[in-house]
Amino acid sequence: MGKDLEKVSELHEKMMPYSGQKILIVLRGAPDADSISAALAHQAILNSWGIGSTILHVEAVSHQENLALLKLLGIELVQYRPGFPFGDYKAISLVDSQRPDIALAEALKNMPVASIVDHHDQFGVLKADFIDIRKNVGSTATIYAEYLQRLDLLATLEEESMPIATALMHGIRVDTKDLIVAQESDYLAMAYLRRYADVELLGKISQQNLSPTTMDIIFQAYQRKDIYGSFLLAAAGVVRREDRDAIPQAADFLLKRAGIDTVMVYGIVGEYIDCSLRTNSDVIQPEKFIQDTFPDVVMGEYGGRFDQGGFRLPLGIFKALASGDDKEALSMVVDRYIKKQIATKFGFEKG
Ligand SMILES: [Mn+2]
Repeated sequence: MGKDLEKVSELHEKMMPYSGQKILIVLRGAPDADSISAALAHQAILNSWGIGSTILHVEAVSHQENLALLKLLGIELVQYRPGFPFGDYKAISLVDSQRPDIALAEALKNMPVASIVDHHDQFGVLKADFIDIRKNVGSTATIYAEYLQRLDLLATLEEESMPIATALMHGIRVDTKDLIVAQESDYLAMAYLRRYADVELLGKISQQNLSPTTMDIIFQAYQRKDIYGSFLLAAAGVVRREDRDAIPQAADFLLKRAGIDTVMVYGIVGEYIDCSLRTNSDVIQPEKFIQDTFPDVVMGEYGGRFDQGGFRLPLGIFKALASGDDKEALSMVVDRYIKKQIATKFGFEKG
């Protein structure tokens, strides 16, 4: 506990120079429950110290639970569009990641990093005024719940505390697989947040129906599956950006099939092949599996999120092979490549 108190004092000390200024809180990838809730907590903490902020993301919010989280709790995020006024901000803060999206790399390259708070493995050398990367927590929301508790901030925020506490509980729940893989720190955070949260709303957020499109994508993936022993590979086809969260949901669903311990679902989303890997296997280590099977993956850029089993392959090289932008042709080239890599990996390659 002593160390955590030090951490929040250090955060205060390092943020004070930004007092009266604005910080841009940057989310990476499609905003998820953990990153959204951590950003919200970070914003409230900054606000209490007289620092303004905006929460910015690039990818669309897509998962029905996250859409409900924003709507039911009245959370405002800003999606990046060209012309965004980066000049209004003194620095950036990163929550639940250690680097911003590539799409923002150029715009942010001279912007100081005020803080990085994350629970993934540290990736390379990081430069920031404040860094708190922990492995003994199940989510970034857990770390922020601790900060809030040390600062006793929720008690002073009145009605503003409900959305923050509810969102953080949701973030912890999602990142710890409904607390199954939660650690002591996560339970302690939940216990603290419970006092301020609206569990009826929390229930609503986590019981969202699947959109028809998401259900169609899951169905399509199921129809286009190949089974290699206990490994199931499924193609979701071309998926719109706003539907991309159907890919991990298809993977979660297909993993329920008896006799299957590992699932990979992939789909073409914009300029990438988005892949989700889910495993209950004792022997498959997702990160190593991905490295071995797809040695061409840009490990550095997408290396940070393997605990969630998501990774991306750049589509560029396949476009050349498919000679153009014809989606059907592109889809076929991608299918052939992925099937070949997987078959080779499992020794099913027919020569
Ligand atoms: Mn997380």
